[in-house]
Amino acid sequence: MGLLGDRRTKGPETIAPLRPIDRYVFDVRGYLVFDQALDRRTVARLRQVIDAQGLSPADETIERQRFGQGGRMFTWDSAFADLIDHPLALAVVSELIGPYVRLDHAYGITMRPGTAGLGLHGPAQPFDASQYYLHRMGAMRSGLLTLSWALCDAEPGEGGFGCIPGSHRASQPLPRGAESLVVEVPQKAGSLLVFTEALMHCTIPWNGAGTRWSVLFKYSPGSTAWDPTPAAPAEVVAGMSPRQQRFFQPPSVGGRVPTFDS
Ligand SMILES: O=C(O)CCC(=O)C(=O)O
Repeated sequence: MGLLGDRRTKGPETIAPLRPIDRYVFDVRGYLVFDQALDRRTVARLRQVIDAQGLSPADETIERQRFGQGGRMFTWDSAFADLIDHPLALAVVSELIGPYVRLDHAYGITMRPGTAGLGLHGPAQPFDASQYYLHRMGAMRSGLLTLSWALCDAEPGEGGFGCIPGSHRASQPLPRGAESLVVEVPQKAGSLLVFTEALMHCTIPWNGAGTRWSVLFKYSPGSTAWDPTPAAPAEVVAGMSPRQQRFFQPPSVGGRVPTFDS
């Protein structure tokens, strides 16, 4: 069986369910990695397009470890917008967020060897109405949900994404010393890491041989916004496919066009 369940994607509007093992892993850990979600050609194309932008080299600061914010990434090449409604992304967000989904914001991460990133962070306590994880009546529901596409290998010991597995279900505040519970999550180029922002997570200092490259798409329920600005300006969204455009509706409950047809 492939990355998706038995009912494989037949056309653009058919959304395959996640496999039971993926549901279980996400429910107990709060994150999930799909290997080989992108083929080598797609990874190479995305990397080439990023290289062609002549970005300032990454340094110690978070500002210089981020790129493509505010929808800029989507102006570079349609390959970035194609990640928004990649079949695996559709399967993940429909299952973990529900029928109404927005793309809240998107950006890339680049890190030079030897640099550190964000410390341990997660939802505001005791309850964060935009970053939460609930399991009700057999359905998993996440607030802000990150899909992080790796465009380089992050081998064990090289750093990158780290988290406290299962912390999305914690009912106690984060205690001092919890850093010792962080585990590194290695990722091969082309893999997709999915995590709920209710999970305590961080960037472990980057010790890879080369520069780190990932692109992160943060989705939220249709009713909420985490970022105060749209994920991309209207003129950029206008150039996308009708299905991609549905992810850019402003936050609301009433008056939404359903994100998915099926
Ligand atoms: O380094 C990572 O993959 C995690 C990044 C992160 O937590 C963030 O950008 O909010």
